[in-house]
Amino acid sequence: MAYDPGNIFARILRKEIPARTVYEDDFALAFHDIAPQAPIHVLVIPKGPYVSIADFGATASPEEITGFWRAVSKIAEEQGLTHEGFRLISNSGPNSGQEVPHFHVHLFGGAALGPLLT
Ligand code: IU
Repeated sequence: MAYDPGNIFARILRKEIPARTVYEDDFALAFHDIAPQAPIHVLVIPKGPYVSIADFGATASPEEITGFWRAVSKIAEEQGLTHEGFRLISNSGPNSGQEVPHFHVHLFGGAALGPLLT
């Protein structure tokens, strides 16, 4: 699937649309989800144009991949979640229900989360 530069997260990256940003560095931007499904629900996205984790893992540079996942860990720490625990989910492709075609990781925390959906 070709990357669509008009997708909503690309527009947030370009600051065309506001977001409640919690973290930004050279590799990642993180902001509160507009429809939170946990007390803390943050979306972490890479700065580069990747459709999904499948695309990111296969085509991003080692520097981008390392930078992105280091940012995820840092954000979890900054949100106070490292000790009590948290959950990461990334939908990829049609069967997952992925809505926005820019790779994103959902970071959930702030409460006991219950079992994963199947
Ligand atoms: P999904 O994994 O692609 O289904 O997740 C998309 C998420 O993006 C979903 O949780 C939405 O609530 C969220 N979101 C957002 O935070 N801001 C937006 O403008 C839009 C969706 I559109």
